[in-house]
Amino acid sequence: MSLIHLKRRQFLQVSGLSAVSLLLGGCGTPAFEDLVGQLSEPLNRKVGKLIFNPQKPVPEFYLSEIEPEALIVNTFRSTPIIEPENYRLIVDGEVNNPLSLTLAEIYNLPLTSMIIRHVCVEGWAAIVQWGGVCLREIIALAQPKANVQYAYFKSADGYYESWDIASVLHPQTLLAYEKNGEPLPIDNGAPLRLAAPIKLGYKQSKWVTKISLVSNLSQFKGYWEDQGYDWFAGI
Ligand SMILES: Nc1nc2c(c(=O)[nH]1)N[C@H]1C(S)=C(S)[C@@H](COP(=O)(O)O)O[C@H]1N2
Ligand SMILES: [Mo]
Repeated sequence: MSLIHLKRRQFLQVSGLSAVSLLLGGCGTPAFEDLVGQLSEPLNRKVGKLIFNPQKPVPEFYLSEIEPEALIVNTFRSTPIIEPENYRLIVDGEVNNPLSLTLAEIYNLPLTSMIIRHVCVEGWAAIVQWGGVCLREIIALAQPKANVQYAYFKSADGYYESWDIASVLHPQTLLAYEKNGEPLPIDNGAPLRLAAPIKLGYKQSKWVTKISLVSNLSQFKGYWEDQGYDWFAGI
């Protein structure tokens, strides 16, 4: 876990402040800026002079550094069958505007691409280019209530994960539908998977079907976490 994550988490714990209000920079669509403007004003005033570091982007790699063969398919059960035309991404929980998005609607949002290292705890890593929509774009559309602290991700294969909201809203956390410039292969999580340079591989759910925004975690935190793996799993 990097120092900056630790500091941010401690800060959020002490201040009790919703991280939604603290995120600046990156993925700056009008929808997102409106949302942050709405939520942040009273809260930011409350923090007064406390200086908060906006989430810094993780340095990326060059196209020439992509390792096309290095990403090992790592699936705990089997690859689920998802009909693209029937697929919906549900965003619910403590939000003002629950969403049920088709793939066409998601592909209409701005496409962001990044070249990052995927790190699996089983001892391998791969430099991969991911293309997709910034998760914060979608979260902004759902208009989370100010006390939201976590997101649950449900996958079509029964996998589940939960993330802290600061990591969810990190500018390099994507819902990816492209890998190395091609449509995302089904084994890698099509139609939509998480991809972010700030979390270990097992946090990066494939075949995401539902995102629930909540203020508290339940006893179930994640498929591997519930078997003893670290929950934050930052890198
Ligand atoms: N739905 C789902 N997501 C998942 C997994 C899984 O089994 N099911 N495995 C995780 C693990 S441990 C890793 S390392 C990465 C692997 O991604 P890849 O199969 O695209 O290489 O997916 C993660 N996301
Ligand atoms: Mo992994």
